[in-house]
Amino acid sequence: MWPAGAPPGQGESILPRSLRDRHNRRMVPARRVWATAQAAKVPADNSRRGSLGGQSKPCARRSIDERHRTYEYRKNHQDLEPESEHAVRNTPVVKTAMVRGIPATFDHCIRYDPSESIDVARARRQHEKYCDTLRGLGVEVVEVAPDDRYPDCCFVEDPVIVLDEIAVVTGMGAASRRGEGEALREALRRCGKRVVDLRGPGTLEGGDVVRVGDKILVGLTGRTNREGVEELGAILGGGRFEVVALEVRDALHLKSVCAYLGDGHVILAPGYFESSAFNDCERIEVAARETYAENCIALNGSVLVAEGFPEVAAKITRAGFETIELPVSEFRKCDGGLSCLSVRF
Ligand code: CIR
Repeated sequence: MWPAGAPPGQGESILPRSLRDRHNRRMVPARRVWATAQAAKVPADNSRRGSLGGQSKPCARRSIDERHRTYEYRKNHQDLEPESEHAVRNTPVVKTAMVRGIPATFDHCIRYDPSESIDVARARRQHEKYCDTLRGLGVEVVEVAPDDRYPDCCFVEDPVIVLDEIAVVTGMGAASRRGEGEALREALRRCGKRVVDLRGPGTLEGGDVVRVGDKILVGLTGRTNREGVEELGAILGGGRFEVVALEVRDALHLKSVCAYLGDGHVILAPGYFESSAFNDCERIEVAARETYAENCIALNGSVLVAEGFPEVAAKITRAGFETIELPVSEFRKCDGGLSCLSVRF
């Protein structure tokens, strides 16, 4: 579904008004933060700051415990906004992440380049670390048991999309993955979500869905087609969400080449889609050799980034976000990234 006759990104702001207004709002003087921090017995030192201040403690070196305390602090002080580019930026608040374990058949998953063998035991260790990191950031991790019939079932982001109280079970473009949504449907119901199905004939995978406020950008890829986007638009129609289709070239999913971090910041690999779609955002562009690491997740005050891509991590840190690097070698071998491993709400 295209917005009012215009292709995405042309002449229209993709940031919702609330976010634009927040961007334009005058910053609260920094001393208010430090005074409030002292009153709350949180050290008014650089531990709330990003690494841009020169004096500050580098964000990337802070322990998860320390970050969790910062998250708890922020949750209790929602009135505080980032005051300058030195302040830690706002990222989406996530309470729950649904994940699915690694099946014994994981090494039979779909992959573009089958040359490197997949180490299932290592994938399990990496997955555990991923879940522990989410817990350390204050997230409740809901684990759904793996199903050996579906080698790709740990990539839960694709068969379901959660938009606030609604969960949409998608019509998977990959035939071998159809059916993965069933176990997730029940788990989402238990989490209190209203579950709706995309009935087809269109296809749509959650890896193609990037949310920016109430705007839902959906990549048109080999997995997601225009009919799928129209069906999603019809399900969400009349509500507050606006669904916008975006042509994606040469990438598995839209999220393989862009991620929204929060605070009006997007990280993207140029050349895969019409990036004027993000004209109103501050853009962090990654070099072609680090495209994989663009698939990161911003939540609860931190950005999770794939280990081994120092330029991407440094760019995110310079933009005022804290980063946590995680090993994901086994998921990369089958074209999966950090975001694919959970559904967050
Ligand atoms: C697949 O090809 O479906 C899986 N091997 C990888 C899925 C990655 N998912 C994602 O990027 N959202």
